[in-house]
Parts: sequence; C-alpha cells; structure tokens
Amino acid sequence: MFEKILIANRGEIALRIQRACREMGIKTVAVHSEADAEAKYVKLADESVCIGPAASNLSYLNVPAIISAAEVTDAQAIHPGYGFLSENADFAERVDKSGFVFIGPRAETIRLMGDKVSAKVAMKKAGIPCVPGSEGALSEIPEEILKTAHAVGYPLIIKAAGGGGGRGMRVVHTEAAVLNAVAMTRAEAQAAFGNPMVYLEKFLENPRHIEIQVVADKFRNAVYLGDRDCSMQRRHQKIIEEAPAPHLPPRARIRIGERCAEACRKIGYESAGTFEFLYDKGEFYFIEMNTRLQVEHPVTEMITGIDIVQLQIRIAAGERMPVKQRDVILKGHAVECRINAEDPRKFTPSPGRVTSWHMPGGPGIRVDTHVYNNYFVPPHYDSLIGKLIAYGDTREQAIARMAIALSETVVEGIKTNLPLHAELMQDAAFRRGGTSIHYLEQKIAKSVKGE
Ligand code: MV4
Repeated sequence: MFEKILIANRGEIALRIQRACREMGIKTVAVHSEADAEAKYVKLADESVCIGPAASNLSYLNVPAIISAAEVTDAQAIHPGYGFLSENADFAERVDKSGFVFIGPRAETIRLMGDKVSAKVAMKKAGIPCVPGSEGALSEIPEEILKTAHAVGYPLIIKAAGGGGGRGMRVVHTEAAVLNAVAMTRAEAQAAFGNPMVYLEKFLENPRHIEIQVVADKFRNAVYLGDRDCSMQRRHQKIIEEAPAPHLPPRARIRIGERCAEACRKIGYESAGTFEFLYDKGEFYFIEMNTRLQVEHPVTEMITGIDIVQLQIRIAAGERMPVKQRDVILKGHAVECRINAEDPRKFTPSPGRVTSWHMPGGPGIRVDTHVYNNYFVPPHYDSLIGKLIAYGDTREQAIARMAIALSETVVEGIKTNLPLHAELMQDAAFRRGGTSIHYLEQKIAKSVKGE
C-alpha cells in the first residue's frame, strides 16, 4: 500500500479523500492555492504545498507545480478528486511518466471516454444500449448528413465529440434546420474543444438521468454498485441525487448493472467509473462515461456500505477487488442535497465569510464539507460548499430525515440554496419520485411567473 498520497484538489472532496487516507494509515499531502492557504483541511494534512495563486489555471490546473509538489514531498500516488485535472488524460500520463501512480483509470481509457464519439462506439461494441443516432462522427457531406438525420428522425440532437456535461449541443426539430445546426455546432466545437467532430442522436424529450456506479481492478474484476438518479438539476448542475433510482424495476436494475460491469471487463476499465444513461419509457440509453470519482458518490456508499475512495486507492495500488458482485447488497435509500453558496432565487454566486455555521446530525445523517464557522468562501471556485446526505430504510424515511436535517442547518453571512432544498423535500412530484431532467427548471420557471 502507498505510504503517502498527494490530493490534487480542494474543498470538500480534498477532505473526503484525506479521511479515506487517514483511515488506511496513509499520509497525505494537500496542495493548495494562495486563496486556500488557511483552509482547515490544508492544516489537517500531514504536509501541504502552495502551488500557485487563486486562479485555478495557475494552481489546481498547474500540472508542473503539482508534479513538483509530489516530488518534493515524496508522495507515491496522486488522487485528482473531481473536476480540475480528474479527467485530463495528458495529466494522468504525465503523472505516470513522472513515476507516480494516478488514482483513476489508465490515461488511454480517460482519452477514449473524453471523446464522446469514441466512447459511444466502444460502449456499443461492449454491449451497452445507446441512443439511436449516427454511427460514429457525422459525415461532412450535406446529403449524407440529411440521410442520417432522416433515418434517425426528429427531433434530434447534435452533440460535439469534445463536449459532454451539456456543453456543445443543439436540438433540431426540422430537416430545414439540420445543416445550419451542424455547421454552428462544428464551429463552436472547434473553438471550444479544438475538435470539430460532431455526432447526431435521437432527442429524448423527457428522460430521467440515471447512472450506474462501477468499480474495476487491474485484473478484469468488475462490480456495479447500483444506480443513482440525478435528474434534479438546473443548467447541467445536479442539485439532488439519490440511490437507488426510484421506481426502477428490479430486473432492469440488475440487467443494466451487469452490462456495465461486463463492459468494464471488456475494455479493461480500472478504478471507479460511472455510466451515464438517459432513462425513457423503461429503457436505458448510454450517453457518456465519467472516469472520475463523482460528487454524488456518497449516496452509493450509504446504500452499499462500501467506501468508494478507499476502493479506488486499493485498486490503484494493485490490489485485487475485495468485493464480489454477490457481496454488494443495496440496502435502504439515500438522498444528497448539494449546498451551494449562491442566491436561492437568482442562482448567482454568493462567496464571502460564513458568520454562523451549524450542521445537522442524528440517525442516518452524513455531512461532507470543509466549511466551518468563520470560514471565508473564496470567490474563485465552484459554489459547492458541502453536501448533506440522508439515509433511511425507505425513500420516505430518507426524505423525512433530510427535511429535518435541513431545518436544523444554519448558514449565515452568505446566501445558500438551502431554502430551495427545503422546498423540494416538500414537493409532491419529488416525493412521488421519478421526475425528469426538466422538472426543476420547469418548477423554477413557474415560481418566477408567480404561479
Ligand atoms: C441528450 C438529451 C436528450 N436526448 N441526448 C445533457 C448533458 C449531456 N451529458 C447529455 N445531455 C443530454 N443529452 C439525447 N439524445 C438530453 C440531455 C440533457 C440532460 C441530460 C442529463 C441531465 C440533464 C440534462 C439536461 C438537459 C439536457
């Protein structure tokens, strides 16, 4: 096992990874920007290295500075967390070539999944159901584009190979609009990702977003850790996630999970990963694979009792998968509310000093946060300041516990989305479960109109 791991991230996830390391008896190195120098998790780490000024591109994305920090502290492995360099294949390769272990999949796997066209081709070949659409990248010949569009049918969606997570997409409703939309998406993709490749899919109008958590070792042992429903989102930012996905037929859950685990074996996937699906009328359609630890991993940990971060570390160190599929038992239900430092109505960031901070507790409540009383939320980064996770024997109990937890929570000095979460816990459609990816935006639009 590693003796020392460098954590190339900040905030709640840096603390989460640090806790996993501590439990395993592994020393930690925190790297931080000048803006995060006073953060508690930086002081809690065994060692810390300042890697640059506040701006992310000069610190948390500064590859030479991070590699140097690993060298001077004699760390053996680097955990990238989520965001920042976590899905950067060049970084994973540089870590490897510098003699450190990247805690995540192989660089070539990250590269394969980073290109959404090659990801889809690979997954289709590995037996994963995909959204009907173009076979690979779209042709440059207008007649062929129109032929593909006609065969797929309307409405359809044009997506950039270099995009993902909602970037570089365009919905098309009529044949007359296809060629212009393709040209526009190509131009934007070239400018944003340096890759003009686009592909086309049938547009699913009202799906849910359900994802499958997998973990695989270096010996082609792979397990799935159930599913999560992440449909409650606004502008591609998830705000509530839960596990398991409500109202999913047990047989459908097992079938899609087994296919994902089998696909991992086929492509030689290593580490934790997530298959993202759109779920529509009882069918799963693959859209993307995330090759990182995800923000919402705690809901899966709660219902499986498995520490996903510790598993990632063991697998990176070359250990065999300690759990078999039959050992993975999904028990109970978990809900996560992302606490963002933002205006609850306008959604504008609200950084600043936290003048009062009280977190909830009691049975089934987990709080993942790096924030404490008098902490200053820097304006330079993502607005996520913590996650409340509620576990219960049933979905109803998890929601009831979350509602209580939210009522106990006090955050003053900055604005947060806690009021929105409190409202959603009482929302009839959310309580029924199974709302679509458009539900929250539609609800917000109605409340703006004063309905
Ligand atoms: C889609 C879709 C409908 N049909 N693909 C958005 C993020 C990216 N991961 C894929 N996305 C979508 N792809 C087809 N063929 C609708 C979305 C989508 C979405 C997906 C997941 C979560 C939230 C979303 C919000 C808007 C659109």
